[in-house]
Amino acid sequence: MEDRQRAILIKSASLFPPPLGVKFSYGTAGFRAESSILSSTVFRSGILAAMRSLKTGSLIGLMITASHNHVSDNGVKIADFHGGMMTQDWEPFANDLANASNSKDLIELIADFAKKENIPFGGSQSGEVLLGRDTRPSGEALMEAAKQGVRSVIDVVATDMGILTTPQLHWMVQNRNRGLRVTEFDYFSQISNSFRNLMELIPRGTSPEPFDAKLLVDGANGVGGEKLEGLKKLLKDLDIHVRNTGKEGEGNLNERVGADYVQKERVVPLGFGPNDVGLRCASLDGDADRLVYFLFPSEGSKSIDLIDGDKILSLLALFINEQLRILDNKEKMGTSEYDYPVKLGIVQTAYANGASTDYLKELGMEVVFTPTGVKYLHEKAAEYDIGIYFEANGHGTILFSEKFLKWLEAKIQDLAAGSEMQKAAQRLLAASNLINQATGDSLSGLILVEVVLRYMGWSIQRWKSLYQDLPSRQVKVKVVDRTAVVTTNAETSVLRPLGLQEAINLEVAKYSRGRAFVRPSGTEDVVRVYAEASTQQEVDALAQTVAEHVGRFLG
Ligand code: 16G
Ligand code: MG
Repeated sequence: MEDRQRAILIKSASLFPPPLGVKFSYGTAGFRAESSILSSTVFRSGILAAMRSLKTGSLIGLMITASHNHVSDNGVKIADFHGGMMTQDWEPFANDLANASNSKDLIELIADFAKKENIPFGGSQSGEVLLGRDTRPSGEALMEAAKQGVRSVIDVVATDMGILTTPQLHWMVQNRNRGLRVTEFDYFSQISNSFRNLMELIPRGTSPEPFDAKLLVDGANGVGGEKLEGLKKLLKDLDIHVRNTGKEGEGNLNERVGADYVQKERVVPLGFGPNDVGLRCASLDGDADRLVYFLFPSEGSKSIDLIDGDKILSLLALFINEQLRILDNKEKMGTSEYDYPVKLGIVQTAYANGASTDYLKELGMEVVFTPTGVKYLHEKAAEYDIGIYFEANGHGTILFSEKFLKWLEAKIQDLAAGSEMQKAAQRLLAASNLINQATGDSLSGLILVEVVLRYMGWSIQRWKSLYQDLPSRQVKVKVVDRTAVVTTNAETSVLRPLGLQEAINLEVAKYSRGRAFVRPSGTEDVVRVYAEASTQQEVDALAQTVAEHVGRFLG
């Protein structure tokens, strides 16, 4: 590293001293902490993003958000050149950077890593980092810290995109690196144009009942509601009413609102009431990368009927499968040239309700499991021609491979104009343009769900009855050291502490359709317990005893 670069880094790093005695970890979704202690970490993440840009010769993204967490928290994560999560190979370096206790150690770390990775500091290569933040008040100052980090690397520019949803930033990085225009208007236009294409491809007169266009959306008082207000102006045919938009007097970010609250607590979010009984409702999280639907079943009821990520996954899988079935009609095709063995894969985590997995498998779909966290599911889904992934908590999308999309475009040209097969191919292409290809996105996911419900002619009640969820329960156990729990097989069994898995097995065996697993959280200092059984009473008891075992083994 040349002297000029070293001097700039030393000077700027001295403005962002790290807090004493705090250990940061680039967890499931980047660094997260109370916002007042984050400026050094965000500054250093700016340096990291700039280095990644020099290394890859591409645009890199940096997002400042703490998603569904409390408004006083914040966080930072990096979007890699492809628009997905930062390569896991760089996570140890991210941790070292965040935890370097003084500027001198920091500079040495940077110099060593740059040498090892051949990062051309001050060379001919230039770089760029695209930055976004959610609506948290602390975001503004942290954005400045991030920009200073980026700019302290010579020849790397920082482009501030202002307030964005996390998926918008990922989308922008992906598409800019493909040479496309990526303003917010481009993002909205892509969604609304493909929405219109899909609407035009809905067969007329097939729906058994008139479709209720009204949709109520809980924006978690975060960035998603505000963006949806903008997007909906371009979407005729949908009657979207956004609540909890975060405007003055509407309430606080994520406080008794939002997808995480609705999915975990199964109660009506603030802003919804008896007048909404029977209506189709959806909920986004604080940075708009999670989506769940819900239904307020009756006036007296406190709880809601939840339509979680598993059911969104099932609906989308049915739709995709149906288009593939139409396309795969060999008799009509009359030629083997079209027999492209499309590989459709469904990716879930251990949190997927067992009833959803059974349902998808009964339809003949290939279902695979990964550990919790978008980065794992996304990577797995990308192995298929069409990979559909969703976590029960509402993170997910559908990925279409380049190869499959090329094939699809060629088929659309070849197939008879207006034929059913051509329409099926066009629907798949439009769906690939609609739903975010960089990461799970509640806004594009919501619009796709809406159009698929219309295609099916389904009410939310019909959708809900696709299968009956098994009763489940989640509890968390506070422990001294969550890393003492080591799991395997996509988090379904515990390797360490020794004996804990055997204890869980004995409990599970007492119940019909019993299932339970424990895993260390990637975002909080807790061990999480998940259980399923055939009745709520049984599952509550199962979750409770498993939690007690965790406490005993880790106590
Ligand atoms: C983060 C992850 C999410 C995961 C959750 C688990 C992303 C974008 N988000 O929100 O995928 O389900 O963490 O949290 O990756 P936990 O480890 O605390 O249970
Ligand atoms: Mg989120």
